[in-house]
Amino acid sequence: MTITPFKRLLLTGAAGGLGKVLRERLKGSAEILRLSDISPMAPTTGPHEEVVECDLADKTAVHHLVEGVDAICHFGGVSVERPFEEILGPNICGVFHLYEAARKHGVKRIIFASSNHTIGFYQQDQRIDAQALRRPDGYYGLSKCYGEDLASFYFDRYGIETVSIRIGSSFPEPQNRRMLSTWLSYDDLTALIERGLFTPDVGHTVVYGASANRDVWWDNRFAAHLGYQPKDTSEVFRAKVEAQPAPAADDPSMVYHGGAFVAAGPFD
Ligand code: NAI
Ligand code: 15L
Repeated sequence: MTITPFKRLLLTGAAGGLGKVLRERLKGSAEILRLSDISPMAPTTGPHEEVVECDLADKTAVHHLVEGVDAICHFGGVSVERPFEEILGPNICGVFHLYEAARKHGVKRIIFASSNHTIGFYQQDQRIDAQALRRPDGYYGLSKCYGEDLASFYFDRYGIETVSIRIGSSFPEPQNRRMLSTWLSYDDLTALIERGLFTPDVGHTVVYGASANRDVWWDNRFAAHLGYQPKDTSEVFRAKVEAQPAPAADDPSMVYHGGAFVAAGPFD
């Protein structure tokens, strides 16, 4: 695949678990990486980086953040299940502010860090593709559904292209039995983001972010044009994970794609 680096690529969520990883790995994708988060980040390491603290819930701040940017990897926001009031500003208003700013500043390509929690209420014996009806497993999953729909609308109305990656579980290693299916290695995540940034004519593409695990629940037939070929597999961690005590067969982590998220809340 031909990679012609962007002039300036914005990464939101740069202080987070994945943001710190991507800060290193996206260097080749842009001449200048603009890193942003509401939390403090490590200072710039040279002229190829810019660091901007910004609350995604602040529309004016997001407008300024996006100025001069060619493409965006949107990884910022609340990343776990929380009460709706905590999700609203960062995830729902935040993604709206980002797309509005992208429209006003002429950004043409966005990678949206969506989540498997858009479809978390499917059961683990069900294999689904990107056209399966969504079954969000909480307010967090609902916010990611909203982000995907916003991406779809901004493509149809304004031609801004997005790849929404329904990330499974992207950590150094799978931490439990469920993650043997949902695990996405950092190398495969990076490859998928690069495919999303540099493949032409993606419109709004929804792709599941999982490595080449033995038992996958997700079928990427509708994202074949991205040419994503995962290289890693959770199999190398199976013995270590299966040495942990097994949860009961009816534990949500053994039943649902979204695992324990399906049982979070209510919060009153
Ligand atoms: P994380 O929680 O470590 O990072 C999220 C970052 O967003 C944090 O640094 C946080 O300070 C920032 N943030 C929160 N509220 C903000 C606000 N109002 N304004 C600006 N920044 C704000 O999460 P992680 O694991 O790095 O995930 C990154 C993205 O990928 C998230 O959007 C998450 O939903 C998504 N994702 C991650 C998965 C994973 O396995 N790591 C799985 C599925 C989705
Ligand atoms: C997510 O969406 C979360 O951001 C991450 O922290 C994990 O919980 C992951 O899903 C998962 O389902 O394992």
